[in-house]
Amino acid sequence: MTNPLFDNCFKNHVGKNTPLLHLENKKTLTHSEFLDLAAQMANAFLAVGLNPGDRLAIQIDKSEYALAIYVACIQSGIVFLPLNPAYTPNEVSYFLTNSSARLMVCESENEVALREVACKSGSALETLNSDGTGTLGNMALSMPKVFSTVPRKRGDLAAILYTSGTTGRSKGAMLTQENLLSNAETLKNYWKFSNSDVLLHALPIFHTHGLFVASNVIFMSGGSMIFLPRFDASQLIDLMPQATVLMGVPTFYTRLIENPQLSVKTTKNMRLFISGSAPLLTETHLKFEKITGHRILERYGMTETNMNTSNPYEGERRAGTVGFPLPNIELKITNPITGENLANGEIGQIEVRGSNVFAGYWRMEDKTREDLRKDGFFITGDLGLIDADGYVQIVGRNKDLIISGGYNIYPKEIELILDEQPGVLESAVIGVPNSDFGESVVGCLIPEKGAVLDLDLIQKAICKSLAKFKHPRKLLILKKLPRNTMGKVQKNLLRSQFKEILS
Ligand code: MCA
Ligand code: AMP
Repeated sequence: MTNPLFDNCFKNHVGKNTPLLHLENKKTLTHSEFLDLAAQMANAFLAVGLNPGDRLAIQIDKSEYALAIYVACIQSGIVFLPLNPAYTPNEVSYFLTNSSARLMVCESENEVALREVACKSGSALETLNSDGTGTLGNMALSMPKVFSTVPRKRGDLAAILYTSGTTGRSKGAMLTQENLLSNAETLKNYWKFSNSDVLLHALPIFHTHGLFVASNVIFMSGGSMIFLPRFDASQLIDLMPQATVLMGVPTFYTRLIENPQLSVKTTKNMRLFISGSAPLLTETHLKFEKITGHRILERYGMTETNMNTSNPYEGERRAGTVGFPLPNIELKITNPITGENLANGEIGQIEVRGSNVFAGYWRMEDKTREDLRKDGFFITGDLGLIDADGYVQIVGRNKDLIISGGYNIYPKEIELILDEQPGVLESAVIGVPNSDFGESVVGCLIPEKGAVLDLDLIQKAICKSLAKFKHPRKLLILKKLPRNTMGKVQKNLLRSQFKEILS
């Protein structure tokens, strides 16, 4: 029996003494050293009583140790469940309870705040910090550097990644070994990754983009990553002469083009710039090319599907499009009401099918049935078209979603909190254009008759419950919400009325 994901991404690199991770403190970890660390972590999981199939939730800062936990989970058959460090204990509580995680791993400084949350959901709690200290880190130190890989089938779960939902409840996307492996293989080949690549890795590793897309192609190709804790435009430009590829969200590129150091010369060693997670403005695409001579390659994906489409490596990378369906992935445009296929050029909902598509939402059979058709097509909730040359264009969303700096924010989650505040009759949360983050959150509040709203108090309530990136940049008090004849709030009208409110 084998473990397909581990065997294809890591087994070949056991004992290999070439660099895998270039870290900020000039430290380098070879493939071999990194796999030793992952094996020690996997042995520590055994020591705390975890079994294959158990969920391990982790909410820690980006570090080589956090990445090693991911690989240790793959090797030991434990289901990896990464969480944004920005989430409040209130948010974490939902994820732990919903997933029935056996173990939660957090930073030592958050141990006290999370102890009660973990206890309530029946999860054990261990700590691990960016420098490797903490209860789990210390335990791993004394563990053997070899671990007997746990066999897995292609359909077995490798990870659960939570994505927010239109109802305000997050959904756990179940990703199998096959989902991750097939996409990593496809992307490595499509984007021509080899063991001489050096990826500038400045994305967080709790989402598909930084975790699977960026890391798995490097693991599989045997290349290396300059592994940075966060994005900093100047630092990235300084490092470009030592790197070959950058993967980023559009905010990376809008910030890079504002930096006077970005030039043909500073990007000379780079062979590829990739963008995704949110729409890249044509203006950004063109400006970047003018400054550097490089055409950004835009691709399109989702937590539930990994990557679906990509602009070509060798052909024309067309601004305003997300390219073609990747090999062995089917993409069609359908009528959102009837589900019938639409002809090229017509706008409809984007549906995808292939071994990249997830196994469903964790413990949400109804939602899974709603979005994942019996024939395997997944209804993405994105609206788009296929043009005459076969390029896919995303023209909007059929779901009420805001994407800020590459992070997804579902308005409903914020509206539920706003509606509970004293004096608030109802609310509507919208995304408005923001030159840095693409979109930013604005909350529209309707007071109850005669009520005077205390906006500071309302902001405080939001801060207590929700991660910072979801906080409204502005709260507006309106007399009433525009509604259509069915009584549905017309957010498009609000978006258009307030489109310049943050500029
Ligand atoms: C930080 N803040 C944000 C965001 N990030 N607010 C809204 N939206 C954000 N994305 C907050 C900070 O807490 C801070 O608050 C203030 O806004 C400004 O922080 P700043 O220093 O400017 O931000 P930053 O730390 O430089 O971060 C911006 C960033 C980061 C680099 C764009 O958000 C980022 O790395 N985003 C990538 C997200 C990602 O990986 N998405 C992929 C999802 P204060 O100043 O008050 O403290 S996967 C996906 O979408 C699919 C699968 C796909 O296709 O890839
Ligand atoms: P997530 O739920 O974080 O996986 O985000 C997935 C969503 O991000 C997709 O459904 C799209 O709406 C959006 N997205 C990802 N890549 C792109 C892109 N290149 N252009 C436009 N939207 C994108």
